[in-house]
Amino acid sequence: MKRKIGFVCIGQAGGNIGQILESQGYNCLFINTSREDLDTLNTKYRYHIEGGEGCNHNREKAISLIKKDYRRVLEEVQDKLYHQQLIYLVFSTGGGTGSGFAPILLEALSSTTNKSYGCITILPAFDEPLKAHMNAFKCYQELSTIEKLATVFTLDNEKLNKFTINTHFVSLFNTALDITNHLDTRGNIDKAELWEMLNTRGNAIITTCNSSSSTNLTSSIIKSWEQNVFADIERDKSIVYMGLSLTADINLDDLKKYIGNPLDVFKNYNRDQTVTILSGLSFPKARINKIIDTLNNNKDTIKKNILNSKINKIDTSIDWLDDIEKPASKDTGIHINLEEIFSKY
Ligand SMILES: Nc1nc2c(ncn2[C@@H]2O[C@H](COP(=O)(O)OP(=O)(O)OP(=O)(O)O)[C@@H](O)[C@H]2O)c(=O)[nH]1
Ligand SMILES: [Mg+2]
Repeated sequence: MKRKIGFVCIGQAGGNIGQILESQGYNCLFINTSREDLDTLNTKYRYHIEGGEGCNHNREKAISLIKKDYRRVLEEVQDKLYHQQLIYLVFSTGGGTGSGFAPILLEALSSTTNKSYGCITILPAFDEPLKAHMNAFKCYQELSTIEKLATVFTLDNEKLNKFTINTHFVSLFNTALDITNHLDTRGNIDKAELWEMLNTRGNAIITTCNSSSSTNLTSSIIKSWEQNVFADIERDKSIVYMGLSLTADINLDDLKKYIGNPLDVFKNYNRDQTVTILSGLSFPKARINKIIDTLNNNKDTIKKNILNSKINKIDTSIDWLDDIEKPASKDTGIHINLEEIFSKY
């Protein structure tokens, strides 16, 4: 399974998560507009966008660069991730490069090849600058309109330190891929079922928890759905698949009461820890609404600051100074014939 999944890691956050993924044996291609950022990575496949010098959190700059170099980027993805069938784009929504590139590339890749493309994306913490929120809103809105899309894992920097989130996520992803290896006469999850869960459009989360008794395990699972590194799940009870690898039996009805009634449930048993995969969830609207609230609450500041950078000028004047300078700077209207003056001498 590991060899069927590849990653296109874009921008700094994508690069940081990608480095961990590559160290765990996944095939990764790293893309950035900043050569300096790419040079800090000790990784196998790197591509520097032509003409790129970093995008300083400017999505528009990133979009105009990818529009010029997209053919080479698509070729790189085809070439370096040739053997992978499911490809995740890894990037933050709050910066310029990853946030600007990812929706365009996802749409271009998914409409020109017959592979599946999903994403691992990051939302900014509440205390990050307004620009990060502006980028995140635009990026996530674009992502959510792409029709041909596999799972979207939405990490939330509000939850934990960003580097802790990176390692947690990679560990959870490994755990999810390992789910098919727990064989038990009471039930198995096969590779096709796991593949289906990862290929389903919509938001997805992976969680783990531990508890030996079944009542406690049911509430531990619900707690793991509430407290994790992902954006809070949308509480509209829409869900396509629920994957459960259990250390004890649980009350499925209680889980359904909380999460909704999935189209299908894949279940097996596991001696180490309980693992859950929820896929085909709605995009995290309530969390995105918090970004929208931040932007609305700062509407005047954002408008003022953006306008200020365009029409910034000192427009006060000192009347008396203007008056003194007037005759010197303006045509006096007196036209003396200099030739006449000189001819006298
Ligand atoms: N979870 C996590 N978030 C990160 C990491 N690095 C940066 N971020 C977040 O990503 C956003 C900034 O995006 P970057 O990935 O640095 O931007 P970029 O894609 O390189 O784009 P530019 O540098 O603007 O061209 C902010 O919200 C950061 O908090 C990381 O390693 N992990
Ligand atoms: Mg960067």
